[in-house]
Amino acid sequence: MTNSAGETPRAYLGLGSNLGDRLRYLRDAVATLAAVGPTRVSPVYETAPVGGPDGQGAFLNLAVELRTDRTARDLLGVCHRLEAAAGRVRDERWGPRTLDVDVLWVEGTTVDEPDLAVPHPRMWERRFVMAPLHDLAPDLFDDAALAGSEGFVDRVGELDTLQGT
Ligand code: GSY
Repeated sequence: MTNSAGETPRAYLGLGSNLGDRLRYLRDAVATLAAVGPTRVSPVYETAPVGGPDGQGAFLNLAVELRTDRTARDLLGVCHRLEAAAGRVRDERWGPRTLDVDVLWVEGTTVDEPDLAVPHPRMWERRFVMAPLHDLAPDLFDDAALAGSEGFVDRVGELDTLQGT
């Protein structure tokens, strides 16, 4: 399958970690995604937690562009497998997590089902999603949308070279 430009469609995933070896969880997930299709990876941002219990640690967040024919639902399965591989335990809603992976946007796709909505309905308000996504895909939304999103984010470096954050 190709898009109107004759290219494999784009999909964007948002990744975050705020428990344990955050960089390792992100690196392992990105390495696994590279086996699904060609990837581009945004810079890493350290971000203030949105929601959840007081006192939980800061997140590291990034976005990944994937060139793939897979459906949004297939990609949701990939996200869940990545989270399971990181030992994620779903015990506290909004609580700290080793790895969270969300399907953000899939070229030519809209889904509105109880367990999956694409584009991700809350991405527009979350700067921890919008900042790395804008780095990879500035054509998806304008600067005003980025400015209108909320939350503290600090670009800390590239996934390949970042140390001990
Ligand atoms: O929705 C993704 C998990 N998550 C995050 C996150 O990845 N980053 C920040 N900064 N806050 C968050 N709250 C939740 S839940």
